[in-house]
Amino acid sequence: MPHINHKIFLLSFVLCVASPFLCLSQSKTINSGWQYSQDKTTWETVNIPHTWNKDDAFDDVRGYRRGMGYYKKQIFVSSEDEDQIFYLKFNAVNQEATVFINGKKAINHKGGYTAFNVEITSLLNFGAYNLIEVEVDNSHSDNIPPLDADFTFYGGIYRDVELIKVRKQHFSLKDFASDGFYVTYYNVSNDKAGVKVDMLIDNFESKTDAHLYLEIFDAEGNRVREEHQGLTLKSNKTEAVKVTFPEIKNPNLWSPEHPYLYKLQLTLSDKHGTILDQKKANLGFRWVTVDTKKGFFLNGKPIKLIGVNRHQDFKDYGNAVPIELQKQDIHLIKNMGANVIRFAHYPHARELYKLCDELGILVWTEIPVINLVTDSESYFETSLNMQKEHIKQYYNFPSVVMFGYMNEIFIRLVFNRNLTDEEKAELKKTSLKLATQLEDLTRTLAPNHITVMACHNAEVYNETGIADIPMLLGWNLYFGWYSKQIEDLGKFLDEQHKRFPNRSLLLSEYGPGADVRIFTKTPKKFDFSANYQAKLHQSYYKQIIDRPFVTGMTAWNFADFGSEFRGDAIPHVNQKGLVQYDRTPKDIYYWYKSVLEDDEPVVHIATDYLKGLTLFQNETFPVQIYSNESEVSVSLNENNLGAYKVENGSVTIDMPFKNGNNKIKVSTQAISEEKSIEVNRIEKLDFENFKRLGINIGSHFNFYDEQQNITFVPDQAYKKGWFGYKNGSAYGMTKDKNQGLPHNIKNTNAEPLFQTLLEGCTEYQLDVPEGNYKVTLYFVEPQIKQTENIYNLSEETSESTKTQRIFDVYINDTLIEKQLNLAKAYPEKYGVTLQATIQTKKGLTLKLNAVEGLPVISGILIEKLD
Ligand code: GCB
Repeated sequence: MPHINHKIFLLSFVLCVASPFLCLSQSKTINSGWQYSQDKTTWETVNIPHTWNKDDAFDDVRGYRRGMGYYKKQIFVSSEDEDQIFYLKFNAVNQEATVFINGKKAINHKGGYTAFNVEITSLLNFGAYNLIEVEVDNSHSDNIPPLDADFTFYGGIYRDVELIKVRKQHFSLKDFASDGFYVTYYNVSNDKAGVKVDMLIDNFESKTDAHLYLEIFDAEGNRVREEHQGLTLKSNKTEAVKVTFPEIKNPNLWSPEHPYLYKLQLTLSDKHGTILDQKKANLGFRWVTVDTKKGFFLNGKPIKLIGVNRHQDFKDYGNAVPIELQKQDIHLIKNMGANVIRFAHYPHARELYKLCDELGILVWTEIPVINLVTDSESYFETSLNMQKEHIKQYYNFPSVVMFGYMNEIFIRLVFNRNLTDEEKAELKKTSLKLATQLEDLTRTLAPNHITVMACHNAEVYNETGIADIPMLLGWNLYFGWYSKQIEDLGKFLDEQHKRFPNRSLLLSEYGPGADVRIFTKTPKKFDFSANYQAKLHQSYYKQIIDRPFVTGMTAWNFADFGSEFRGDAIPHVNQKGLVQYDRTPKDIYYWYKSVLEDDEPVVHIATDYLKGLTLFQNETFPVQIYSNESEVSVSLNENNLGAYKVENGSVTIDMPFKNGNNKIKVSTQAISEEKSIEVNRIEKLDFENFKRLGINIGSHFNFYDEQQNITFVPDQAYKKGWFGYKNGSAYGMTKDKNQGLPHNIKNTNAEPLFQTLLEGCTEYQLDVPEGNYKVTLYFVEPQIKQTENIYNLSEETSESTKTQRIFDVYINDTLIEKQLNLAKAYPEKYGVTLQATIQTKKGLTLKLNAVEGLPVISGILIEKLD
């Protein structure tokens, strides 16, 4: 190979740096001003990122549009660029895209979460406008993963589109939309670290000589290594070139506490030294291992992985989220003290992985082979191709240490009652076959990474042996939510460890749904209260910390996310987030910070969401205080309540709040926090202190309704002088499930008020004094048609619509509604309110007189008029 004279080379290098646009390849985003249509007749102007499902996946109509979307845009290509090579890069299009340039098909790509490139030079008209058209399809395809999952499959071009212009010799753009080079570390230790770089170089001309210059800089910008290599590029071929740097002595290692990054720069020049192409990458020297007994090791030291899973969508944006907004997630996750992210259940935007390199967060990344597989050549091919794209596009990020490829692959098999035994046996075989192929592919393409897979709590993973395939096995465990009790987590893990001592385990998902509008003194499984969320996470953390063999835990989920079919307290949203859908932290976020943050003192008083807290007689309310200090001093309204020991990041104090504004102050040696909280303390039901009372009938929790600006208090059996039901039982509630109706209620956003209800209550009494009252009653017909929600594993599946339910509604003998038949008079699951003004001498008695079936009621709001 010819070796270029260094002096000439350096001279032209300087010239090129002075006028970089003449010599370097150029990539520009072309996101602005696309025309979009869903039927090719009416068009609107949109910008990328774009999805057509950001609204319809959240409305009261079941389902969201899964079908075609058409995009088009004109781009001008200069005649001066006729000697350049042009590519289009789509960073993600969900889920199938066909691209046309000037009417000619350029490429078809399957899979909604990885990037693809297409070379378009020969299709372009130079010195003219060129039409790009993209046909996008997000309808279900049996041959494209994911087939089925608990998140919304928003359709559209939702990551950047780039127009790339390169010289005839450049780092390859043909290798699965990768950077055209792959960084592999060798012999990394405290003493030394080696790097080798495998490059692919495309030549679009006849045989020519070229030159490669590779440099490594430390974080201070000092060049610590450089390599030159002369090349002869064969005519119209892709050349594979490998450069191995001699080891760097005493390297600065990369870790979450010390995310030290070196920089690699690759420069391709022609034989005169003119730069043809240039690439950069972060280098982070680290090595990871897993030990079946001692857990995860980074750079030879044990590290408990504690972090989160993340979905990419965001309130009001669907999956079309501006990248700066997405980057804030990574900062929030780092600030919480997490050291790991599982980018679930598909590859996320590459910019975020780069940020993980920079901030120091270890990464598990995966492809969306979820819930079940299709036994077809095409499905296998798409899955394997997706994993190739995934690994090649994300290989160079030093933060990425785990590559995954399957999530809960047997969940459909376990919960689909229609499958025959033969079909089940086939499905097991096919899943196993695909897992083996994906594992082999991953190990071949990423031999220094850890392979991972996540399973749900079912014996079939052990029985089939699929659980033994990856290097690290993730269990998604929802004890205390979908099944069993919170404490069963540890028992399960111990048992698995005993039975399968050669496996390394990670708790890859866990967490309950939680809504900041719901709070209670008596948190219960499946009540969506913030208090139950705290209870579960706090216990899980302890159970994992106590077990060194468990490599770590990633909470499900960092943020609430869209899942159209769900009927959580906010319908269409999976509410297991540590932060809300708009990323406002829930209290539990601060609890994690208090156990994970070592560097600075943390105190958080968890009262932000206790809006409209109403307490009766001498009731107190438990308030949690989170801190990473061992002791906190607490005062309420300037009265010292004493010093409290903080255990597991938290202490709970029963606060004797007074009526009106209360001030809580918490201090430690290092830090203090003050919060004020408004409380309605009601000594007797005399309406002197307040003018309104809302009751969440059929429920044990408080629910803050933003629209009415009132908190509906928990229900109770009637007590003289107070209020309550005389008879009836909470609909659909069991010991294990405290959300009566796991469904979207139409015509309202106050789902938790409607979702919990009393059935068979014929009399409800409120001992209010003489006055004129506006009374609002809340109803919903609960016996709705069954919808399938495989994630709501404890859900009753035998609801029928057979029973007629007709009742007359009276308040103090005034007829409010005759023959109320909710099923007949209103659409399915419709939130109904009835209102009346009642003058009373003493008390309000609500009567629901059954004509047929059992009456139901969800809530009551009384407002004193005069
Ligand atoms: C799981 C799935 C995840 C769901 C989660 C849930 O096990 O892996 O995709 O969203 O459970 O919330 O039920």
